[in-house]
Amino acid sequence: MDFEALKKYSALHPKPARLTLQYGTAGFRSKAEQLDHVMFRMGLLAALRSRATGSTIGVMVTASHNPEEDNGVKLVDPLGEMLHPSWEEYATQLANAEEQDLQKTLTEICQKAAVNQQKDASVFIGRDTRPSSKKLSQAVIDGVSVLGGQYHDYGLVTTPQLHYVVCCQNTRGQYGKPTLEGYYQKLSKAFMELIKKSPGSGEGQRHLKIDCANGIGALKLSEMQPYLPKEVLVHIYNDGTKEKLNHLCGADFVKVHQKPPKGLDMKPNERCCSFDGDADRIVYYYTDTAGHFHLIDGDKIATLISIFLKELLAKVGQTLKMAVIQTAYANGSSTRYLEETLQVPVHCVKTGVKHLHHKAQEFDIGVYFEANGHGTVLFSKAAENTIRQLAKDEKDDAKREAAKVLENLIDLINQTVGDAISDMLVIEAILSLKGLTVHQWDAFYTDFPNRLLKVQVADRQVIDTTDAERRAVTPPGLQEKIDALVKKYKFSRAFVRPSGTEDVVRIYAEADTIKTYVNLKVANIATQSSSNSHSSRSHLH
Ligand code: G16
Repeated sequence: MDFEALKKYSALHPKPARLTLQYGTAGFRSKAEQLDHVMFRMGLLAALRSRATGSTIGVMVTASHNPEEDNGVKLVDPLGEMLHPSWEEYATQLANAEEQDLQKTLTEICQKAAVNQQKDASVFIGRDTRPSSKKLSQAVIDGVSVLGGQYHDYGLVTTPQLHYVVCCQNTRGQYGKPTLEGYYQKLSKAFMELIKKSPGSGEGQRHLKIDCANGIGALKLSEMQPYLPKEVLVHIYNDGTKEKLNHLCGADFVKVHQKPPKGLDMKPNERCCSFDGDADRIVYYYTDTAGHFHLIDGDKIATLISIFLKELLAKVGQTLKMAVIQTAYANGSSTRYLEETLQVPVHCVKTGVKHLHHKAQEFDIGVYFEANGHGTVLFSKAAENTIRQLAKDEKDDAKREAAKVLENLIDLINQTVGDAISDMLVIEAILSLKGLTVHQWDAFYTDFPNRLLKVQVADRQVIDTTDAERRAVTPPGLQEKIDALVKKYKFSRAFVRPSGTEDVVRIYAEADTIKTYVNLKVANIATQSSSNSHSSRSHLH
């Protein structure tokens, strides 16, 4: 390590005094002006992680669903997964080390993680469309370079595209070509193969309105359009040319407010969807003829995919072990439907795709979705090999055809992480193959009425949780109060947890009827608190 160069470069990316940041649900997030040193240091860390794993590591500059003024960084591990939790601690140590301790901290990390400093380091870098992202990605480049690492700057990409190219690179092309063109070609080929078999194929165009949250999704979807078949017409709204990123639009806004985004004109029964700021989440929605808004969130997306997979597995005669992974935010109605009607095992884990992804890896087929629309499907290597073999060699025509559909689905799904573009194509293909309208999809089950609220408090870390974040262990007495309220109402559930991406506490409540729900004082307290942050402080402390 060239400590002189390190000192010189680090001085160009100084850490603001007394600033401490935590590695959160998906990396670091903060106001963009506080992040220059974090980016430089994550460049350093990515170079070390690359040496430790002997693989290319990804660094994505984005704050996803957060406001345009924020920024953040997500680190991508060799197979496209989120950074391994054992390194999150190193990331926090490095981000918070005072200038004079930086060298010592780096040396300690190298020792603890047995990093061979003679090895090559390779880092792929991407960024979203925030005004601050270009400069911050330059800070990442400085960090990689000062440790003698090689980098490839992909520039403007969606987060899932960066995950994808990292995986392609480290599997030496087995997963695909590590280029955006490779991504567009692989996905569009699989999509075309799938929809060719749909009953309505050749009978006109499918229209879909997409709110791109004024973010990167609009750019990348436009780039992909020439690769898509002309039967599918995507109409891009909120493309970032007029309005601010994530402002009154995008998947998070639509999910939290349960209303349409600004800037998208909806006609009754038209299928619409929203991406988030870095295009790793998607939710669908429509308004009915009476003008009522219907949200189709991650839970219903997981349900649609699970139904389709189950049918295909039955057709090919395979008993592969399939499960759905959810978080505490999953609507109780979706869990009941999956377990009782579909007979698919459901597992609940902590918020954050890293937790869902990890759990999903335990099954032949793991379908994971957060209610907020972040999710994908994982196929074990063995399951994938079985399916590809059947698609090639199976003598029974019906079984072979079903296996081919599964094979194309595997190629269409971005298995590295939730991907709004890939998920959208998967959903469109399934709806088309099954001949389902958005209304019929929505009617699989009825969501329990629910509200998700954010409350600002003095110190959100006073809340600690257990049982996949469904119960609060601190502050004392809080859980008992929630229990006392919840037990009065049928099918009611409520929990609080500190966000790992914003300086807020999230409060979720649901019950069997709206009447019950409005009586749920947990939600009432939260509603009051959002408009009066002082009262929220006194309540939560
Ligand atoms: C990130 C994570 C998601 C998580 C979301 C909210 O999403 O990747 O898994 O659900 O944050 O997390 P929290 O409730 O802790 O703030 P994104 O789309 O912002 O990267």
